[in-house]
Amino acid sequence: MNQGNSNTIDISTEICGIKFPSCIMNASGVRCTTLEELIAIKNSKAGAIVTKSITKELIIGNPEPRYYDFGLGSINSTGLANPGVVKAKEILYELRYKGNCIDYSKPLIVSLAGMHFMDFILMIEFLKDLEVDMFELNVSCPNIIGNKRLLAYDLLGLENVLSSVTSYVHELCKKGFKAKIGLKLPPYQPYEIEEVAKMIKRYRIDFITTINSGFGLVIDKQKTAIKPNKGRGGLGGSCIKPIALANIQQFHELLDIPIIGVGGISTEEDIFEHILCGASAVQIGTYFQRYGTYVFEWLENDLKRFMAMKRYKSINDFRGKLKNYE
Ligand code: RRO
Repeated sequence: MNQGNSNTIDISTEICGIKFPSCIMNASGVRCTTLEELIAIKNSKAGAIVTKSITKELIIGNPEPRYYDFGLGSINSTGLANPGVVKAKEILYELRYKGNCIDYSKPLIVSLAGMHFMDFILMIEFLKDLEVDMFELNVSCPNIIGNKRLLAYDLLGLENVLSSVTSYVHELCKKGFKAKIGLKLPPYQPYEIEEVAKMIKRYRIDFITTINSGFGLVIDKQKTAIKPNKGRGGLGGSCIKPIALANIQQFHELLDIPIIGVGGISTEEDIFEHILCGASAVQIGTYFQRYGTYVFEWLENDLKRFMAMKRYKSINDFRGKLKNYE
């Protein structure tokens, strides 16, 4: 078979009018907290820089070991470890501005985590002069100690966040604020997707990222896999890909906003499947933690070769076209 020429393949994407040089980026969570880690992403082939979720105060996180790779996937209970918004702003300032020269080479997506709508508003207010391209509101961290209900599973709490954050951001936009606002969602059941999609439509949410890790337990008979919460934590990697695809597909049917797909990507075919289901871009977590920033180059080259073979020139040639695919 003629394999086509992968040099002419375009894997760039556009989300909410923002251009991404590649549709492949890191997922919030691993290797994206410190300045060094973020610079490594900036200097890699990743299509964007996504930060670890930031909270109002510093959080040291859960006891180690708190991340474990079991081949079919990973389990973590990091516990939202991050330096807090004040230190995070210093780091992002360093990352964003070199001297007085602004680096626009790839979009910056800042993940924010909170338990209350005011947490999000205070952090956006504090970070608003940084020219962040997108804020990804993480309402789905599975590792909150004390088994509190996640905002994403508490429809009243979620609606409070959506209504207050979007009306606050709407006011900011009148004064020149340009950042887009998205939600990082957990794995849902079909009826929950319908309810959440209806709610999202009522507010000015620009994009969604789905899915965050699922909840699970991994047993290693030789050693402790992860220490917190008796070994229970967030599952990522290949084992959750079918759950991610179902969530992406159903949200794509119900919403007109862009979707960033996450969950179980370690090959070009995984990326292809996420995009077929409707994703406009994809994020890599477990595989990025396993091999570092090389994964963005490997996946880019493999995706381009794959698309050339299938005679696709851009990801829009197959995005959301699962129905037509044989
Ligand atoms: O830090 C974590 O434990 C964590 C977070 Br905030 C998240 O959103 N997803 C996850 O699997 N772990």
